[in-house]
Amino acid sequence: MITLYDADRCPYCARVRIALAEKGIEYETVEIDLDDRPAWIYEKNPLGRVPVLEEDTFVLAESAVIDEYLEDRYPEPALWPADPAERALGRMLVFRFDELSKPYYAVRRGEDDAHLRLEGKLAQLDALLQGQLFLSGREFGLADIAYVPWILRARDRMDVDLGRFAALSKWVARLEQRPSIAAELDVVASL
Ligand SMILES: N[C@@H](CCC(=O)N[C@@H](CS)C(=O)NCC(=O)O)C(=O)O
Repeated sequence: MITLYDADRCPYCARVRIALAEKGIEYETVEIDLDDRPAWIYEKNPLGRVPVLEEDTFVLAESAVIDEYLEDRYPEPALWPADPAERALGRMLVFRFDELSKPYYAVRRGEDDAHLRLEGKLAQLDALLQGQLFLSGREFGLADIAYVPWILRARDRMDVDLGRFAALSKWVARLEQRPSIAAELDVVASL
């Protein structure tokens, strides 16, 4: 059995929730209060952060690594495209995720010019999506899953207007059709 040490408000946890849902994997959730974390979470992850995934005696932290593990361990349905170049470009986006998270958290902290920096990154994603349906090319997958939790929270919790980014908005609408993302929208609405 898989256990996910989880927090509703955490977009990194959302990456794992979405991948588990896409693969139809059953799991149980242990909700961690991020404002009052139990001491034992440090035994699962020395950094004390969620998500942490536990499968029998195997314990793993880091959302991007957990999603890669799920992809290797439960290959169907695949969440990386078949084409090696598309996979590599998708992985590069995940590797460079800080380019979105840094301005996103700067907006959350109320830093000057952070909105401009976030909108600059959204414009880059928009430009990429003008030429392809998904972040890793022709197929939905782990690159989309890596980014969409922040895009939903920016739109629904931080009043970031995605309307200026037509291709990005269409990508969000496309993703929202998927039950895994619709479930995450419910989580975001409940925060
Ligand atoms: N690089 C980690 C980041 C996880 C992370 O920052 N989680 C936050 C919640 S969204 C957390 O646990 N924060 C508590 C802390 O940093 O002490 C991942 O991708 O899983």
